[in-house]
Amino acid sequence: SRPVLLSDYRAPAWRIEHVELACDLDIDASEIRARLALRRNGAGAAPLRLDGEGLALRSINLDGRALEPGEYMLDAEGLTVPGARDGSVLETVVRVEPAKNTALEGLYLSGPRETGFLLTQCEAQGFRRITYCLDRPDVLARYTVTLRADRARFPVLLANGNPDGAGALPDGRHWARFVDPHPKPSYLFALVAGRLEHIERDYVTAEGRAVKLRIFAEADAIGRCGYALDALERAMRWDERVYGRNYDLDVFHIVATHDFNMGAMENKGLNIFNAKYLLADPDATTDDEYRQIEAVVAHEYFHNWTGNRVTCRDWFQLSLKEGLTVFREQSFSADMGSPALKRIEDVSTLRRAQFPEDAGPLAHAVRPAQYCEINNFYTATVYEKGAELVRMLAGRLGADGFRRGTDLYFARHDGQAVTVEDFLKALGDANGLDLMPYLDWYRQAGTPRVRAREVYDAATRSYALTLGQHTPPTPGQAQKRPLPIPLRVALFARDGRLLPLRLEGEAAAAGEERVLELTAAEQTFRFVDVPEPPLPSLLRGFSAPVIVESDEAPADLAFRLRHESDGYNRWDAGQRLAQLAFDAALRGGPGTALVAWCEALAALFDDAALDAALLAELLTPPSAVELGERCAELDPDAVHEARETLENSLAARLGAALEPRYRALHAQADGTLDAAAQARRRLKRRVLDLLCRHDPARGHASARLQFDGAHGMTDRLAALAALVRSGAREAGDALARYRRRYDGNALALDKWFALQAQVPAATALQRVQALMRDPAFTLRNPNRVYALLRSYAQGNPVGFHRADGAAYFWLVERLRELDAINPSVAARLATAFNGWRRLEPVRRRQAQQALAALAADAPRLSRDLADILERTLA
Ligand code: HT7
Ligand code: ZN
Repeated sequence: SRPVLLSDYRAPAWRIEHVELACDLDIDASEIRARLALRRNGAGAAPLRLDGEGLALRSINLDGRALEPGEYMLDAEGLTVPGARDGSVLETVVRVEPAKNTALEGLYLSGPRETGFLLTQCEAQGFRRITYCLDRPDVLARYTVTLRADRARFPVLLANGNPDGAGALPDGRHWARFVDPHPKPSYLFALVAGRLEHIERDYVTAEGRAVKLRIFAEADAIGRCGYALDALERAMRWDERVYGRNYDLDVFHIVATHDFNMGAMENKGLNIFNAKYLLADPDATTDDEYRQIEAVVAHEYFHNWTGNRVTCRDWFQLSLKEGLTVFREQSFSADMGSPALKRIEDVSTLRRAQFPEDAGPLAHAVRPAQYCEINNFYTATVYEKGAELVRMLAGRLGADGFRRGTDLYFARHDGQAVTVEDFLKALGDANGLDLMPYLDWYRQAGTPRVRAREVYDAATRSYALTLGQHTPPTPGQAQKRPLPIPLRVALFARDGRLLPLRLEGEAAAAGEERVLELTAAEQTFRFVDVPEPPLPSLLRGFSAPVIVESDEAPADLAFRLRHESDGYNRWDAGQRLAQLAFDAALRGGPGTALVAWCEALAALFDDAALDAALLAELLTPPSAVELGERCAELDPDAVHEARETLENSLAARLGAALEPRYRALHAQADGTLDAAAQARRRLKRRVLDLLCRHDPARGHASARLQFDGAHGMTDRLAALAALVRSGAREAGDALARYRRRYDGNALALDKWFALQAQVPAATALQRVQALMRDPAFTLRNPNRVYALLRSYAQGNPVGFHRADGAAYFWLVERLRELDAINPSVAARLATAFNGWRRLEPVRRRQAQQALAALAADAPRLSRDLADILERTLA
């Protein structure tokens, strides 16, 4: 289909001042009455054109008069009403069928017909599946919503804004009205109706507003909402303290559902959450999941200002709200836990998910210039790279300058729909700076490479660091411009001390760490008063989303792995060393780097002062996906074998030290959630994996005992994973027991499916096929599909990339089935083919054939899936 272009953006010809909705809710047929108070926007004469999809129009009135068929035009994408004037009121009545809506956009049913509840998902363009409207983010309207339904079947009725009355109706029906005083775009609309329970808490904002915080969930889940409510309160206080942002309604409602395409949705005053990111209990939730829940609750809450109060002019600006909100969440999570660990986790995610996207056929700018299907742009680039861009800006301005900038952004644009330029301008104006050069970061796709060359001159005691940048071409962008790249650097002396940094021309040294601004294709920075050839520590804290290409020797990397004062860079030095070890193992070459890696880690293993969670990360080599990115022609089996060499060598080197360390950690096991207990569990999981390699008999026995007596899900799942991944005899029995124990617990079963889907074995496809026959599996539930199919296709390179191509053809068939049910889930799953062009020739041919077979059916596929396919094959 024809792409939508950023350059085609035009302000809307019409505005809507007020949307009044009356919804008669029912599972099979809901009736939506909409009353739109219309205004012409500017002097143009364009007829009124409203968006609408899949709606059965029952009646249409303009200014109180029923329209005749010739007075309006209906087509598959909307409704045209030529007679509408400035100040007109248009009333429509449409019918929608929630139970038939398997795409989970618009109004749909979550759960079984008999007991499930109704809810909506409108971002990005779901509101047009509920009623005819101007479904674009730059049309902001005030909403009054009245919900009516059978009281016994739908006792709880919710919509955005403040409650404004409720009451009984004849025939066992009831009503509830909500008024949202804040003008909002249609994508933030939401309603919920069903049998739900809730927990609540009173909250008073820093400005003194009393707010009822409520979380709604089905009866079997309401007992698992307490942790999320605590997290919400922490997020609200943090936003008041750090950004001066207060909440602005009398209620803040959150609803949990198991049927959701994404993680959660920030609808104004009525957030809707995938249960996976809301429900928590000690028996079924891992430490990682507790942290995720806190992060997602905070993310959605933070949207109230970055996204809702100040929203996006158009969908090209998506990262304006998402990148900024991810950055805010990352800062919050860092403050709630360990900043160094959080940085390591976030950079890992970026490298695992965004770097491959930036290097493949689906590469796009953080602010793309065009799209065919906007649902396909909720990507790691828009979210995670977008957050890195905000982080660079925040770093450039410093904490106070960034706060001045965001204060001005909120003050200037409250209630508006704006652009990335508006954001950069506000940050810049508040600080007397021109930040527009950073716009290129938003417009240019691809991950910049930064190359460092160094020359030390003993005679002048000077050290010249020459930095060059280069961004490889990406689809549609052959030429790249140099970007402003802030590189935080330090210089180590050989005794592990940091050297004072003084650049040529400066009067005195300015600290031991500083930011070099690389703005040209190549620049030289000359440090003076450098007493010895230093060891550079570049890109500290991952100060820019780039790849630093360096020829750092294994010994120097090992030195930094042991001595780095920057937690992220210490981890990164270890990852680089592991990469060198991997490269050598892949070529069958000498193991200098491998030995250096193992020796450095063995020394750190005995370092009692080192944080246990950081040690666990240091002991983990890069994932197979990341390592595969290093190969010009990818053979996933060879990558796996080479990575196994790293793992086994490390296990052998740590050898006898593993079991006592495991026992010491296990002896302290408890179910508490404090940071120290979480860190111990994280290290124990890693040590257990290594123990299963070094001494399978003892490792399996320990894992079995841990599984049987686990205090919580973190230990239980870690033990199960160790048994399953190391092929233990006990694995089958443990899996069966887990399956029985958690029968009926959807979130716990998702972990069971995911774990098995990721076992790297030639027989993985048969295993996945068998799991699809499990009675708990269904293609209708996105969480289940992601747990099994995405874990397999994207998290199991050895199992999925079979040389015979069987898994490719199999996945293509599943994509066809899924596309008929839920196009956006099918499209997301299809991105598993992202790296197909870099596969070695045999697999590449198979993948191409499988994709081509699907592409041949493009006219029968959804726009979502066809768009991914077309770009993947281009
Ligand atoms: N802003 C939310 C995006 C979202 C979404 C987008 C497309 C289809 C379904 C969706 N559900 C939620 C999520 C967020 O970033 O907060
Ligand atoms: Zn978001």
